[in-house]
Amino acid sequence: MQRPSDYQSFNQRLQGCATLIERRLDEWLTAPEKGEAVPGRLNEAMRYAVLGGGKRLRPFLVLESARLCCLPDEAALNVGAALECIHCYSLVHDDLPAMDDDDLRRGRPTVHKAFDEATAILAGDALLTLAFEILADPETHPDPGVRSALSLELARSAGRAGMAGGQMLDFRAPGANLSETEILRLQSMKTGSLICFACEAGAILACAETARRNALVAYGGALGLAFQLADDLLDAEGDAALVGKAVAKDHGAGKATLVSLIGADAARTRLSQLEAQACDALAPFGDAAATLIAAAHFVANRKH
Ligand code: GRG
Repeated sequence: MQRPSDYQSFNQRLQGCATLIERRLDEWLTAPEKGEAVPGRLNEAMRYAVLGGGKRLRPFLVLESARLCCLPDEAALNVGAALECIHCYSLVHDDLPAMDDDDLRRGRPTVHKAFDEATAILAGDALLTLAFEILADPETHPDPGVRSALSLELARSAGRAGMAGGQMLDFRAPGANLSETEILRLQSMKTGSLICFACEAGAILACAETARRNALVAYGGALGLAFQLADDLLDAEGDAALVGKAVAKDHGAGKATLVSLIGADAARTRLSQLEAQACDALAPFGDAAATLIAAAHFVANRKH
């Protein structure tokens, strides 16, 4: 197996993972035995939602955490694809008029603009369900106990005490004068939980020892918060053309973010601290963690 240091650059590895994941997603969204009974318009909307760009950061983290636990990419591709289905569903629903009401995502019209609202809701629902179909597939892992553990953790991450719960808190937040602790809790649920699952997934797939799994969870926790903080900074200061979606929305909507609470400069300092915290958590892996360390740097400095 190649070691992270064999890769010429982090970006190449990210791009390589994206290619592998897109191929796998394309298979799941077209395989005749799986797609035969799917209404054409629903399948088209699901493909539009999933296959139209995106960094594929979460699947990348699944593949890299698996690699750190000595598994090849192939062993983690289905889990990465399942997670990306959930991420894409969340974007489709988040863009709906009842939520963020966005017209642009990944530089193109959102799903409800390209199709219609009902189709966007159903495509999101079907992507959420497809994720668990993929995890339950024996090809994802031969051990049903591992498949069950993956399903349990992903359900917890995406559900009422994870992403969906965080989204609920976010909707109740405007004008609520949240404290820093409350903002961090909201963000670690809404955005951090899926990123944390991505980092833990490799350890679950490899049945890694508890200390290694905990180290990846600690890394994922800090990385998830860093990701959201970088997103808040992009919303406050970013370029819509580069970001691929509307910016300056949080302030207009009265949303509670760390940037609005402590200011952009203090938020940037906090972002560096989170990056360092994420990297420190990987100490048990030594040099083998170089790619995940580069990922933390990428997340903290991203421009899109
Ligand atoms: C609808 C249940 C439900 C939840 C939605 C994730 C989310 C909760 C809303 C998305 C709103 C948002 C922009 C959150 C900030 C963090 C985030 C998820 C950004 C988009 O993720 P990227 O940058 O997107 O990884 P790409 O397009 O690269 O996949």
